[in-house]
Amino acid sequence: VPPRLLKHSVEELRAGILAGNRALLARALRVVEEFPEQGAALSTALQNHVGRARIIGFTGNPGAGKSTVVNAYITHLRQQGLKVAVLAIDPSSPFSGGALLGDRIRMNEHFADNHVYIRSMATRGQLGGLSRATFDATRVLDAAGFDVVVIETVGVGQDEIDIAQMAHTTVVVMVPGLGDDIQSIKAGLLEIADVFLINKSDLPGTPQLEKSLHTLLSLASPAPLWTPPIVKSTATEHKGIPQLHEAVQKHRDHMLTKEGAALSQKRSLHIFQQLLDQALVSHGRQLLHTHLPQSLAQLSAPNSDIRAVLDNLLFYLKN
Ligand SMILES: Nc1nc2c(ncn2[C@@H]2O[C@H](COP(=O)(O)OP(=O)(O)OP(=O)(O)O)[C@@H](O)[C@H]2O)c(=O)[nH]1
Ligand SMILES: [Mg+2]
Repeated sequence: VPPRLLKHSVEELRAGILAGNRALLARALRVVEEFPEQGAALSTALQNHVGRARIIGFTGNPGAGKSTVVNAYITHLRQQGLKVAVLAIDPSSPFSGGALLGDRIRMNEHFADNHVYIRSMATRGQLGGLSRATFDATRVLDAAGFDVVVIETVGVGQDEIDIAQMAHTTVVVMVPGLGDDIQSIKAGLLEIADVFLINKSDLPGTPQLEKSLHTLLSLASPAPLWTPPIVKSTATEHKGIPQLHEAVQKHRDHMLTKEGAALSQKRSLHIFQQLLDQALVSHGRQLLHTHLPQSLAQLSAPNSDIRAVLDNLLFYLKN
């Protein structure tokens, strides 16, 4: 049965996205999420219409206030007339769509705004699927004319790090009071942060956390090409958001320099490798698909040699 979602051709979706048709945009994003091949084809078909949007990642621990920050940031960007799309990445849930967009996302005040588009994103848990889907979804939103695409991810798992690399600028959201000494700051965060945001700076521990971050950054060796600024916010009161915006702009300016170009090249390579991994997995699965029943039969024999069964199957990849 051809899924209902696929009733629109890639060309129809493309035309709809470019014409600003919201219903087709939503449909396109679901296609991207659920059907990797069609999603990739759409992404390719949009090539001449991407590259305008600024992509900004927000990552940090659950409950750090990422969505509250993003909500306040949207308000700030809207005041400058910019159109904003948000992808809230949900690695834990196999389903997406409107239902998840309850208070978890905390951007309700923008739902009626035509120039704001908010969506949560998930995939059916294939390896690398989430970063592939995020990459293509970002391109769809870029082509749809949004000036800024925000990607919100939780935590610092490999998926999140991969996704953070897709952003032009990644903001790591931290909070005071969870142990503000140097040891408690995860090393992985330093690697992906272009800007540090200490949110909930109304809570105790803020000066200590700020000091620890400064110390950590000054210890980096060799001296990095870019030292992430540290900004403080109280997102619930929309405080610190203009300063956050300024830091993001400063990073953008830096990326336009020669050193920045080297950083972007590294990022492109990283994304390329992720997409390659994902393509190899799905291609390999497809190639082996018809031979799987045979392997399963071999496995069900008593004392089956799992490695030998695997070798038998992989034989078909090499031929
Ligand atoms: N005191 C204080 N609370 C805040 C601030 N910003 C957010 N919060 C609260 O922190 C809680 C979590 O906020 P969210 O924006 O949902 O955090 P999140 O990081 O998006 O959470 P997940 O998406 O579930 O990981 C909410 O109760 C917010 O009201 C702040 O600046 N100060
Ligand atoms: Mg959130």
